[in-house]
Amino acid sequence: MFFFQLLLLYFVTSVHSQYWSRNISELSSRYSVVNTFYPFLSQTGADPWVFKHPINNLYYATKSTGNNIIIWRSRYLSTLDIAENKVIWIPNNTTACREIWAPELHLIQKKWYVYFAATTCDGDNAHHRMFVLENENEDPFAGEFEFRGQLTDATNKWAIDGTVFEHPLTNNLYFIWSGWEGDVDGMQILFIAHLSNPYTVDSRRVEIARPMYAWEINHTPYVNEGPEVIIHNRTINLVFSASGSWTNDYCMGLITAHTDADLMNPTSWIKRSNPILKSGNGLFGPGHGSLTSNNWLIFHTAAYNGSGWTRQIRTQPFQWNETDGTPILGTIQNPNLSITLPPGEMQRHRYQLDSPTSNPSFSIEVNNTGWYIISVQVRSKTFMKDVRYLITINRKDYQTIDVLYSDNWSSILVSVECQHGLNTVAFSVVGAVMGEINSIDFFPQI
Ligand SMILES: *[C@@H]1O[C@H](CO)[C@@H](O)[C@H](O)[C@H]1NC(C)=O
Ligand SMILES: *[C@@H]1O[C@H](CO)[C@@H](O)[C@H](O)[C@H]1NC(C)=O
Ligand SMILES: *[C@@H]1O[C@H](CO)[C@@H](O)[C@H](O)[C@H]1NC(C)=O
Ligand SMILES: *[C@@H]1O[C@H](CO)[C@@H](O)[C@H](O)[C@H]1NC(C)=O
Ligand SMILES: *[C@@H]1O[C@H](CO)[C@@H](O)[C@H](O)[C@H]1NC(C)=O
Ligand SMILES: *[C@@H]1O[C@H](CO)[C@@H](O)[C@H](O)[C@H]1NC(C)=O
Ligand SMILES: *[C@@H]1O[C@H](CO)[C@@H](O)[C@H](O)[C@H]1NC(C)=O
Ligand SMILES: *[C@@H]1O[C@H](CO)[C@@H](O)[C@H](O)[C@H]1NC(C)=O
Ligand SMILES: CC(=O)N[C@H]1CO[C@H](CO)[C@@H](O)[C@@H]1O
Repeated sequence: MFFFQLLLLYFVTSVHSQYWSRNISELSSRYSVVNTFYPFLSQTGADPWVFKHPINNLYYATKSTGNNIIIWRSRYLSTLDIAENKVIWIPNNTTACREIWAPELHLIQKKWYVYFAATTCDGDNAHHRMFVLENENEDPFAGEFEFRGQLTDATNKWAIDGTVFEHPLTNNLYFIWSGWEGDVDGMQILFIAHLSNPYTVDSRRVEIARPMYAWEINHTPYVNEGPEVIIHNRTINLVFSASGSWTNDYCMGLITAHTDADLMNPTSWIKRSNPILKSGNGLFGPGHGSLTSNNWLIFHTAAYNGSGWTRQIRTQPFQWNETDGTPILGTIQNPNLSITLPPGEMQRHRYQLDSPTSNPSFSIEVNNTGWYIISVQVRSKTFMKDVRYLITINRKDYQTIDVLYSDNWSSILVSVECQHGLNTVAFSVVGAVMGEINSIDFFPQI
């Protein structure tokens, strides 16, 4: 036993000799109390969906993971990435087998539904169709999600990115998705159909919109996709994404209809001639946005200039135009600047380094032994290479984190247990790819 402890001690000290021999004055212990955060949610994933529960106020979220469906729930939007989560479905049907895309979790008439796209076991994109899961439990983390099968109109054509909404005046349910007119790719059109219940279409499909403006048809195939509905006053807002999702030009557009209009009549839906969110501030290809009832937009961007389908998840607040009931998304926030946290979130202690540092350490005083969250503002310094960091707490190995390459600073949340008194939290690069850290935010995990 003693031998193994010695061996372990030898191993730990040799790994860290580089760090521990450094000038201890680099230990940072100055912090400021802030109520801001860097508006970044996750290093991985795409097609985020976030729903704020109107009664318990928790955020419920999901995103494309590819081969299963996971849901998250969190008291705070900013900490969703390390919140409680659960795999709620693993494919076991040959028609809904692979390439599981853009799941959404909806609460409809007191039951939970997940809508998602999937293709057959051969992985052929042409076989993507929409499917539904149902959970009757009022808590989606309890109970089972049952497979309710495919959701389609009589044409049974290619379909992805389906979303559902209940009309605020008539209580009719509608399904909107991105589909092909025929059986070959070339153009993704937004269609609507009426539902008789959350997993049954009882109308024909009607085209709402197709790519037509220059910013929608600058790459082939032409794309309108990622529809999401948010209703404000008398306006049904259909926020969608256009242009190639694999390009820097991916962006978000808006289509509106009045609540008194016949939603199955295509002329009721008017597309705005300009995008409502596009590349900016060194970030590219914003799309597939989800808008919450407390006015936060959650969306993905390319991880770096030209990264294609390598994407990150971000958030920022939006406003309402009270004259016409449409959302104002503004411009993409500068990723270098922190923004005010959503109301009610924990304030943080921000340890800001004088300049970005490869292997910083922080002396953190806590009054109560317990669990805390560290949000690390970090980046890889080598193009297209990911950097691995080892975190030690009081010289003990704690955890490694992998920071995916991106053009700008990103954030990673780490959950740590700290003791009453001073805690030395040190970050050191593992391997040949260099990274650097600009700041850390520290706050209790509750
Ligand atoms: C430690 O760092 C400080 C500030 O960077 C510097 O002034 C000092 O000379 C360093 N001491 C040693 C022993 O390297
Ligand atoms: C798929 O899995 C669910 C439970 O996750 C089960 O109820 C169902 O019978 C399975 N279906 C098939 C075809 O195996
Ligand atoms: C798989 O899903 C299809 C489409 O909903 C359905 O017709 C079929 O019965 C399902 N197969 C199994 C084994 O559950
Ligand atoms: C629109 O609805 C919001 C609440 O959703 C309300 O505060 C606002 O006064 C309404 N505006 C108009 C012009 O009716
Ligand atoms: C972010 O900061 C970096 C390093 O200071 C700078 O190169 C970059 O231009 C900044 N990005 C934006 C969008 O201001
Ligand atoms: C993005 O990359 C393209 C192609 O490499 C380059 O022409 C362009 O200047 C880059 N844009 C920015 C803002 O760095
Ligand atoms: C709000 O909507 C009105 C009516 O469509 C429009 O004239 C005005 O420019 C909009 N304001 C903003 C800030 O977008
Ligand atoms: C610890 O408690 C003292 C006394 O209440 C307070 O002044 C100090 O800010 C606290 N420190 C931290 C890190 O919260
Ligand atoms: C810190 C950093 O790497 N910033 C980059 C953010 O992205 C823009 C656009 O790609 C780059 O020009 C910056 O250097």
